Amino acid sequence: MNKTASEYPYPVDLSVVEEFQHKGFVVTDNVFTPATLAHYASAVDAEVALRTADDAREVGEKTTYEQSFVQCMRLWETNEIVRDLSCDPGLAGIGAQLLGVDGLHLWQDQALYKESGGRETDAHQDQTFWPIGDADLISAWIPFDAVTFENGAMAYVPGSHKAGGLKPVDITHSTEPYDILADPALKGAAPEWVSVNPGNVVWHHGFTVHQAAANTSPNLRRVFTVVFVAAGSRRTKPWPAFPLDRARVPVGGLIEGDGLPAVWPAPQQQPSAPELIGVPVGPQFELDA
Ligand SMILES: O=C(O)CCC(=O)C(=O)O
Repeated sequence: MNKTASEYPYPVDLSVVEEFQHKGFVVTDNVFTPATLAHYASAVDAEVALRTADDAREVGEKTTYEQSFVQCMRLWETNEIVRDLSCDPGLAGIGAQLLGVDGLHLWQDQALYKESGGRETDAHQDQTFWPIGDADLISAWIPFDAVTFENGAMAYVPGSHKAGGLKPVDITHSTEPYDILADPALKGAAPEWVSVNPGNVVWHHGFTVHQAAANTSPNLRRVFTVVFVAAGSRRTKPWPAFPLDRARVPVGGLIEGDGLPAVWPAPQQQPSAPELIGVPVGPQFELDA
């Protein structure tokens, strides 16, 4: 049953919901106060520093994929302050309102820190990375600093979520990435660049085509993302997907279990971390990678 606006910690105006449903992305303002954001940012900074402590490489020495960002995933599983952020009912409640669904599970969280001199993030859709078909999926992109084109803003192709799943883009560059912006389904629509101030959150649908600019500024671009999937969604394919394989979700099974906690409606208790923790840095596709 849908909640009434007064039950959401952060009620979203109908016009914002409509904009999200029309364009496949939207900004929600003032989701975090400066003090709350600083509290979470220092926890994410500390966790990223811990996980990357042994890596002294300059950005130019890294792989093409690593030059797009330092990627540390599932920080909620190893840091209790980050858990408060990734499982925040205010945030999850916004995701549920935008998608128009009754319940959400946490799919993943991650720090995406684009270093000074870091390259662009290739245009892609998130959802085609995972064997979850057309499950309702939404991503919260949470900058800890002001983000503009110069330091790695995101751009989104308006309405592209309505195209559904297009050919997957190999943003890791282990194969030549598909030029999704030239896909006929997008009819030449241009991506829209979105500058965003800290405290605000940019949301995008799992099928929205998006990219990020290179970081030509002297500073690190610090962003944290949280991805939610609608309750009741199911695995559609057997191919490897770390969170599904860890939770032993079979094809046809519900996306839930260890590491995939229900976060909206707000649970009585904070979800607990899964038993098996993944790799500290980089994407993880396979269980035993
Ligand atoms: O922040 C970036 O550079 C890319 C982010 C992204 O692709 C995402 O959040 O899905």
